[in-house]
Amino acid sequence: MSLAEEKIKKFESVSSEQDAIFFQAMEEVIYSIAPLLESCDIYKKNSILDRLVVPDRIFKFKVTWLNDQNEIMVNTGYRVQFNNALGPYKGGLRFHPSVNEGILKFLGFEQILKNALTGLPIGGAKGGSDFDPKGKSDFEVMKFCSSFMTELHKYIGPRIDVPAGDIGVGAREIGYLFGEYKKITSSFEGVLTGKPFMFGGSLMRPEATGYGVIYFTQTMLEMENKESLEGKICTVSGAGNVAIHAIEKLLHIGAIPVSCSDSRGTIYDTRGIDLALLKEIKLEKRGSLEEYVKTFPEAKYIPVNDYPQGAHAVWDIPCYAAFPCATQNELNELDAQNLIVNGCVSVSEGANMPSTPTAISNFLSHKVCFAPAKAANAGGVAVSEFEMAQNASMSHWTFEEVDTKLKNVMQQICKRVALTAKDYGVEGNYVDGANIAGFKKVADAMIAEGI
Ligand code: NDP
Ligand code: 2IT
Repeated sequence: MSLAEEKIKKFESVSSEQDAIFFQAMEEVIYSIAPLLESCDIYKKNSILDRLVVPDRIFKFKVTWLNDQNEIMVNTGYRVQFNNALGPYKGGLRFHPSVNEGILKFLGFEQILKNALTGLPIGGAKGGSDFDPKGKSDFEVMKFCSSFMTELHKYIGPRIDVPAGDIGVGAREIGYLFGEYKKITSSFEGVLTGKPFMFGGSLMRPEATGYGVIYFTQTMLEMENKESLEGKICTVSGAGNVAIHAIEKLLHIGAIPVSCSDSRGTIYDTRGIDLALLKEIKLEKRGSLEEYVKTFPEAKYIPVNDYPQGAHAVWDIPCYAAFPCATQNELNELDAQNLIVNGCVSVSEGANMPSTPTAISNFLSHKVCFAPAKAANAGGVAVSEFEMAQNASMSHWTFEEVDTKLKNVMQQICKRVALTAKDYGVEGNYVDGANIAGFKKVADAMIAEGI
């Protein structure tokens, strides 16, 4: 049995049912780093892998709040502090009914390696709740956030753990969470990132993840001697923070993003997505994409249930480059085959782990340029770290300054990942490159810090 198989068997035996998704993330990393573990005795001697896959601690707590009918509601809150070898715990909060410990462990684990790849001093964490902000009034969201922070504030701090947004958590939620933290502690400090600009948020944090994915892809295509994105048809899934800003940057550079999707359906607009309308529907009204075709009847709306079982409408649209920006495992083997048959050259993950393992194998074996999430979507957390730096020095950087630094970080990550892949004999495999480069950085710090 190889070392990778031995470790996978060991971790599988102690995994719970909820951990299946965490296991998926872990398995990929173990296979990627197996050659490194075999050749570098020091990682084995220090039991780095066994230590890395166990979170430092997990907080799980009850969140009670009053809805608009004055009924008492009960949700569960979590914070998974995974690893702080490189800096304070850092990672988003997700509010979605599907949230459980397994999902947050997967996200926290990915965050360790992602944050390491940025080259910035941040560790890995994730948190959230099974609370569903959809359909709730602003007042209900505020009451939930206040109650959530009543417990969370005990575990976080600007040098301890700095949460941010993720699915279902944007500037509105971060604002309410920050307000409550301040009320409890009387301390105005950079304990959360993704804050509105007026009380310490960084310019460009809302745009950072989506823009970063495009900057990464531009660099990857250049390094792989492929044609650039200008003038090319691109498909994007999702219609939230990451998807909207990926679409925005694609439009800036002259590409043609023809799709977006939400949990109910997909929009296919061959003329290119109308960004102002998309923002109005999803950011201002928090509505459904179905509304898009009321303004543009020539666009196509494909409801989720109208699509043949097993595949997703958005990945059946012919494109040069694809950008999954909604959620985990939203792009499966069938979808990968559809993309490949239709001539797709590049896939970049804006969401966390949107492609299933078999989809990834298909991309790699067909030589599709594939940018894995932990490298491609690191722009969000990178600008979060810039926000921490601005808060610590009581200063504000301009939009242009942040943009230049973001571009630089994304280019550096891309180059480091590509070079690492080459060094380890898997040239062009950005999955292995990202896993090895991220792992090495964290592992070396863990060894230097002792047990
Ligand atoms: P948002 O909540 O802003 O948007 C999520 C979008 O994905 C919504 O359009 C939502 O649809 C759609 N969606 C969610 N679940 C599903 C599903 N099961 N099927 C189809 N569509 C779905 O979240 P973000 O844009 O912030 O996050 C998207 C992804 O990017 C996540 O994987 C997140 O972890 C990752 N990410 C986010 C970062 C950030 O800075 N925000 C940074 C790095 C990664 P609907 O509108 O109907 O709810
Ligand atoms: O997945 C992610 O990188 C995020 N949700 C952003 C984390 C952060 O701390 O900005």
